Amino acid sequence: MYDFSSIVKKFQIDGQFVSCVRYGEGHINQTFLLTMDEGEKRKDYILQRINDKLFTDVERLMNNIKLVTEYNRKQIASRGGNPDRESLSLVYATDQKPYAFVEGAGYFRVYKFITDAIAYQNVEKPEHFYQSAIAFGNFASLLSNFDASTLYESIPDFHNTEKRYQNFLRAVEEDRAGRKSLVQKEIEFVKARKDYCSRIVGLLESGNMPKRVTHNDTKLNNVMLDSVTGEPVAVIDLDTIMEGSLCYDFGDSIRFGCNHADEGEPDLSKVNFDIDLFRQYTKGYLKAVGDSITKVEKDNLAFGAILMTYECGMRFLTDYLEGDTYFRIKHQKHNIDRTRMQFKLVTDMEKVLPEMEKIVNEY
Ligand code: ADP
Ligand code: GN1
Ligand code: MG
Repeated sequence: MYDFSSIVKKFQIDGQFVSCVRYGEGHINQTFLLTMDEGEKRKDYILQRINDKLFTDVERLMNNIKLVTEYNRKQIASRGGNPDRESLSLVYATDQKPYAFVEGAGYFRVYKFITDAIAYQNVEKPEHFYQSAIAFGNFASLLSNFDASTLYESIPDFHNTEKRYQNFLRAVEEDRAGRKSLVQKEIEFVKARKDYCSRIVGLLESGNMPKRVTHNDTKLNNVMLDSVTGEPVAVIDLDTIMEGSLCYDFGDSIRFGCNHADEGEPDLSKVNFDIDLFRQYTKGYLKAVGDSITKVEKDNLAFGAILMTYECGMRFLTDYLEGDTYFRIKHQKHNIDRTRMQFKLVTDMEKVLPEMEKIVNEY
């Protein structure tokens, strides 16, 4: 696939190359587990080929990650923590850059491997979901004084649902993959909820909701939990750190974690919104963000969960209509299965929105 032993030589990594194999379930980058032999012991790293079709300015993307990880490492150290374990840590290239370009292969970066920790693909125990909420909540408060204006917008309008809606309409219009007739029901589902698109964007633009440094991709598998205690270790996958709303981060976690099915589960009878898990997450997140959350954010958390699920479904549907050019797929129907699964969750949440809001107010 790639000449890994020569890629590794571009980084400040000791030892002899042993192996490099595909790793994890991310949809965007290509992730590998790299193992080196250091004589007395073996050492693991995470090597990633950066998706430069999507991240067109790798230099600035990696500068974001450098700024945020260095900031977090300092904060963690000053609190007596272990930065190598509690933060994503870059291994620099031999030219001191936080990435390396390899002719004919692309852009690569290396992270220290976070040991004895797991990134869960599904909520196996409610406690894990609660702990992931603590992790993302702590992450938000760790960055609450970080100057957002120093960050580059790595994917412009990432959670701008109005723009996402326009892109969706264009994809329907163009019908590049000739699939439009197969998904009329889903297209109508999106159109019927057009009003959702302007709510949070409007609050942010009018200055009525604070803009914060947010992670923007707060899936359960973007947090590492201790493999023994289940306690939070580190938040990972920092490609989309940008200015955003707390409601996006909260909402995306709920979207992914508050059910017991895989993201592309085709059997919708297995896809059900679990309000008990919603309670767990809400409890953990509000505890971790503490007093820093404002009333307008709190009032919109539950809606944010519906919005992020709707947005993600709309993005999967757009990708299906465009011929699967964005998200990595495992089979031809993967994006439409993912779409239907998101829309089932939206429908479930719409039915219990008042109950969700009540839970938010309890904590
Ligand atoms: P993507 O952007 O494609 O989602 P991620 O950065 O989330 O890629 O990485 C994919 C998976 O690799 C994660 O879900 C996790 O299992 C694993 N992973 C990533 N970084 C580390 C790390 N520093 N230590 C251990 N595992 C990691
Ligand atoms: C992608 O990179 P990954 O797999 O953590 C996507 C998210 C989606 C998610 C859906 C940069 O996340 O926005 O919510 O898939 N990331 C990007 O699973 O587009
Ligand atoms: Mg990821």
